Amino acid sequence: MLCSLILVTSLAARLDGPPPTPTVSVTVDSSRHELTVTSGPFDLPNMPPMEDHAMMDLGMSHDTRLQRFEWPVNGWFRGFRVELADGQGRAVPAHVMHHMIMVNFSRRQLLYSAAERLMGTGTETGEVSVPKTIGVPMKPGMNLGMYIAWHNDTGKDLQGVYLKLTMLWTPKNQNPQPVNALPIYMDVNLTVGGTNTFDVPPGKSTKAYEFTLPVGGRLLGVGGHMHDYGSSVRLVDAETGKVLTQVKAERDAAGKLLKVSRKLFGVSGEGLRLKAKHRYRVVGEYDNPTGELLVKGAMASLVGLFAPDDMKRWPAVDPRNPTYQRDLASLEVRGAGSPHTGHEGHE
Ligand SMILES: [Cu+2]
Repeated sequence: MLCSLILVTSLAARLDGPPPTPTVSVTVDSSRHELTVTSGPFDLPNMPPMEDHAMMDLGMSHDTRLQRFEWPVNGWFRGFRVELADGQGRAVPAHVMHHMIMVNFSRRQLLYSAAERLMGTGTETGEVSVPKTIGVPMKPGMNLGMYIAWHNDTGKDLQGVYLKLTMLWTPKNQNPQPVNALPIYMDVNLTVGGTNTFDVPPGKSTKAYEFTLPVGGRLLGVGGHMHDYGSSVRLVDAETGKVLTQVKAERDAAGKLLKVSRKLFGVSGEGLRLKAKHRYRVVGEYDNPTGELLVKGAMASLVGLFAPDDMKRWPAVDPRNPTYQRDLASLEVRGAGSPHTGHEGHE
């Protein structure tokens, strides 16, 4: 109730003047092997601090519309950093960006008939890069799109904010060439184009999703996403029952989520081998001490980098596939009109 009142007030405040129309531009620095993606301007009214992740679901913070651009160079994407500045060029605190998601419409996800999520970053991510021995293969003309969820709790309205995303790449002529490593997303309860939240009963519970891969390869590293009262997300060999890897939640005394561990299997080493046509299961475990059913209160997923044995067997985008179309439709309506954006895909 409180949330929706605040939301209405902050929306009303925005009716004072026409909001600026944000645009996106891309520049290439070929000597440093960096792209700069500049998005803005955004007017960000001050909002109260968010109590927890759930308030996000109530629309406390909302996504911008999808902004599309083309990837301009041949090479491998290998890292990024984000900076924010206001209309006067003054630095804006990094946490004002709650999260940002980059979609690659030119490639499919490995598990789902949905566009690749090339990268995602939240307030806690900062600067990220992988060693030059690996990278995400990219070609000029690949269709990318990004959306941002802002949450300005600085205590004052911010006008004309720009996000400057620097993306690092390894050029095509690097010798030896990097190993192809692509994002892999494994969710215990995803409906593509819909939601991935689920209910959590009191006490211990698990939610699981089983899948096979069209191409084998090596999992090079993995991180996880959970909500409050989450315990772990694990990857299990569904044919033997063996736990292959897991990430664990760090929780406070009341069970609220502090952070989720990550696993690196050695980016230059063998990684964790996954076979094609073999059954795997991703399992999210919760331990809910509240004594109540938490309706749509949970998410559990693993996100990692996967080096396929054969890039030619990576599933192609099928634009006529109804599931793929649902994914596109859900991305197109993001940030349009309703402040409630859904919460899926903010991995
Ligand atoms: Cu979530």
